[in-house]
Amino acid sequence: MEIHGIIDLEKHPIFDRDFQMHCRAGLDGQGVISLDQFIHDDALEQMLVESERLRERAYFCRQTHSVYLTSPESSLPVDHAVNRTVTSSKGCVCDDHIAADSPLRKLYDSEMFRKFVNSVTGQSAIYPYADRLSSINIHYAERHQELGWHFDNSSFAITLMIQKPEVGGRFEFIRDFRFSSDGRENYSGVSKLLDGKLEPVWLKIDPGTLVLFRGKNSVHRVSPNEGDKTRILAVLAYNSLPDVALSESARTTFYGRLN
Ligand SMILES: O=C(O)CCC(=O)C(=O)O
Ligand SMILES: [Fe+2]
Repeated sequence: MEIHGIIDLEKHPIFDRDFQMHCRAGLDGQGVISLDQFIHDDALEQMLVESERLRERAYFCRQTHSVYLTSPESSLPVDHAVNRTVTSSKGCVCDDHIAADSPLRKLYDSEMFRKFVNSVTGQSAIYPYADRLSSINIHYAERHQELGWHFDNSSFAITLMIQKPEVGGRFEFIRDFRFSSDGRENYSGVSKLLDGKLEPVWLKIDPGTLVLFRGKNSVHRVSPNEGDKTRILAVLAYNSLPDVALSESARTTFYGRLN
């Protein structure tokens, strides 16, 4: 399948400079852009068939972690924002299980798509992960599964919804919740959020929608799936430098293996 058969280039002319600049302004201004019906129906159907076939290979795990994804700080009280924990539970299929001719891989490898990502995120280049697991991941969230509140380590994330949950499983966030580069970690805000005292916004994401998100300073989560339909989402991860592997500890935690 050619890239023209995967991306709806009439609706989303990602090769076009004006379209790229429009998306970049959206990402800079809102912290997120969501491109509806980015994937043609036939390609999306293939992605769904592949994801359902691979589900038995998924590594399901449940973890508790802090919003900051850092280790506990023993010098601070257990109820301090850096020490409070949330739960994440999901299944993950790694890159090495995704077929060479999968439309997901064609999309990930596409030069046109990478150039688009570069210009929208303002990077000069992006590279795949050096390890065989981390570049393309498929996430599965079944009933009661969720992704707890967190800030991402990476400066941007790209997701593609493959199957939408019926109830719950919402992508919720609060923009510019901290400014980590100036050390403004907003501990009081994080405590309020975890106490349920803040109202996040949420993004309507239909199957075939591509989302680019800056999650380093915008706190976000996926609320528990409350229906029987599994939430299936692909994460397309790139690096700004070549030959970078995901850390061994992260691979062990999220994939249950190193290679
Ligand atoms: O599943 C999603 O929509 C978001 C995933 C996410 O936040 C992450 O993988 O860090
Ligand atoms: Fe995230």
